[in-house]
Amino acid sequence: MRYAVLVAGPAGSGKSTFCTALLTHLATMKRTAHLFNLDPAIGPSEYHVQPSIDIRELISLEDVMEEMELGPNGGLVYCFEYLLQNLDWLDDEIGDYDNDYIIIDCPGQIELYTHHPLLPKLISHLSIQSIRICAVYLLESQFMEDRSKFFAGVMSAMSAMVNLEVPHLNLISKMDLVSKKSGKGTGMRKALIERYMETDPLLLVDEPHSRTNPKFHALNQAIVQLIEDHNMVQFLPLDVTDEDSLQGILEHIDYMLQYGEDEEPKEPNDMDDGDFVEGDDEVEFD
Ligand SMILES: Nc1nc2c(ncn2[C@@H]2O[C@H](COP(=O)(O)OP(=O)(O)OP(=O)(O)O)[C@@H](O)[C@H]2O)c(=O)[nH]1
Ligand SMILES: [Mg+2]
Repeated sequence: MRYAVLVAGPAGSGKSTFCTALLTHLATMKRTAHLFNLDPAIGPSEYHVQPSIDIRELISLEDVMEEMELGPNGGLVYCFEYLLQNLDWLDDEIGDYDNDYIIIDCPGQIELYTHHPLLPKLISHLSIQSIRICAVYLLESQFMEDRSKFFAGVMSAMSAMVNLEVPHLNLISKMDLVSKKSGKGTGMRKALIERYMETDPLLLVDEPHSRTNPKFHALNQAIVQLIEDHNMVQFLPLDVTDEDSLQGILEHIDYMLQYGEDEEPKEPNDMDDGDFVEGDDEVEFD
């Protein structure tokens, strides 16, 4: 059995950094994993590790933009369509790894996750090749600075979950940037962080409600209702500098993929989001 982790999320959310960190973490545990770069726009020196499979060897965004006279987004769609027409290339590249993880680093264009059929097509092809696949969706911790922005991110995560139709894990990345300093008025209260991790819809009613035009209150309320009704968006905190954080996330991924099918299904350990101090209800970043 082969396993694939599709790492998705908006531009700059830390996907490539997480892929590299997870790869290094798996290596320290003596587990084999391979990086699959699915971003045709990434610069050659953006990874510390060499990808085992690289879409740029099939097609590069730079060439497409030049030859087809397309912009970056049209060019990206062209690259994905080209990949889908050349799945033999992908099958050859994937080879016959066994019991290995393939970590797929995706581009940051959000439309790929929310409505294009390109990734679902790729996913169904990988499934036919008996690759068990799950998605990890990253939002960065800065989104917690602004509740409206955070809920826009929550909606994008939900939309990706529905569009991709594979087991799905949401992460808040760059948790090292959330201030852990103690003292009056600083630090984000642990309880408040937990409300974000649990996507407490009431976060949206109190504060953004008071800032938005009353015309939009019914819309805010409808969004709250939607999130409450589905009750499926939760986040785990990701701090790439913390081995325990990576290990906790890996346990969730292993569980979602039922890694090691002959073994008993494992329950992931309860995750703790670190030692955030009690303080005011303010989000503060270093
Ligand atoms: N402090 C901190 N910075 C991070 C972390 N992860 C990523 N960054 C920084 O955030 C920026 C974007 O990180 P990337 O890993 O390239 O993000 P990405 O999602 O792959 O970006 P695109 O592929 O362009 O969509 C870089 O400057 C990283 O150094 C993190 O955990 N903590
Ligand atoms: Mg990237």
